[in-house]
Amino acid sequence: MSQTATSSQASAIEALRQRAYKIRRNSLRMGEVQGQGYVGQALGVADVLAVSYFRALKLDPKNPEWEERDRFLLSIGHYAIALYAVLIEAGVIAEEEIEDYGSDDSILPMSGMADYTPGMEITGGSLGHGLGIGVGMALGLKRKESDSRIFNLLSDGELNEGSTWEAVASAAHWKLDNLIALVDVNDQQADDKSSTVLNYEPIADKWVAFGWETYRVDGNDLEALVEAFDSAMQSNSDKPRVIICDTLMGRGVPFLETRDKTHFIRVDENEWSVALKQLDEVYGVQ
Ligand SMILES: Cc1ncc(C[n+]2csc(CCOP(=O)(O)OP(=O)(O)O)c2C)c(N)n1
Ligand SMILES: [Mg+2]
Repeated sequence: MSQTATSSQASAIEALRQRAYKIRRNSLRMGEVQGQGYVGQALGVADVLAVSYFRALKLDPKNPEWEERDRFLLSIGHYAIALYAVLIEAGVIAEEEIEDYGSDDSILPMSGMADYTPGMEITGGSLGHGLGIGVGMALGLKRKESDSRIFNLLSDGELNEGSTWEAVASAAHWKLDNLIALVDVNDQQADDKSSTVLNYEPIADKWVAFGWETYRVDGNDLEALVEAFDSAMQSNSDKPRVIICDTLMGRGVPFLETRDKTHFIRVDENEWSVALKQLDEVYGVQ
């Protein structure tokens, strides 16, 4: 790589790092409003969302229903904070909405619902359905000869759902090269570590066997994510693509990274400001 290419890559990564910081910050602010929430997931998946929204997706923030947009489907409705945080950073949702997060009449309900929130493509609280919806949408777009893509963010807990694997099989059957699945592997679900509840390894081999073009990366490493997203999007293969992202719950806030139970976070009132301060320190913000 030439020196100019290397330095433009470095500035692209730095810009994504700043986006990820803001996504994490928005998430913590929503947690603070309600005093609780699925904040660990949002902190963990922030880098994946930064690369998705600020490198990969085709969207018009002022017109979230633009027909030619790429569709980002959140099957995990409980990750709503994470998606709101990136939609705010992308300018689809106004930042002031944070103050009303989770209250009656807010456009930001605690679980993601398509009817309430601009940019929320599906209602995804019932786990295991996002990828199936994605298959239908990707097939529909192909039949309309659209070049838009479908991204579906799913969780490792959703790998326990039979319906996910039906969707995995049908996407390969229909050669849905316009479908990109992103699996957030944080090794956590409601009751315990995902690997303890129902072992899912070797994950990558399973997607390969089902006929998917498969990538597995450290989902908190922006450079690795950019490389995987770029390859998945530039590939000429007729297969659907999956990027399996190993992430750390609570990433960016040291006292949350080391907590035992992170599926649903409650902290003492004064600890939200500690969390924001720790995040600022990690990012070198004064
Ligand atoms: C079909 C279905 N079964 C169970 C639930 C209850 N539930 C909500 S979140 C969750 C954990 C799912 O795993 P994962 O998304 O990996 O959890 P996280 O990483 O957020 O801790 C469960 C079982 C649900 N929403 N839908
Ligand atoms: Mg999980």
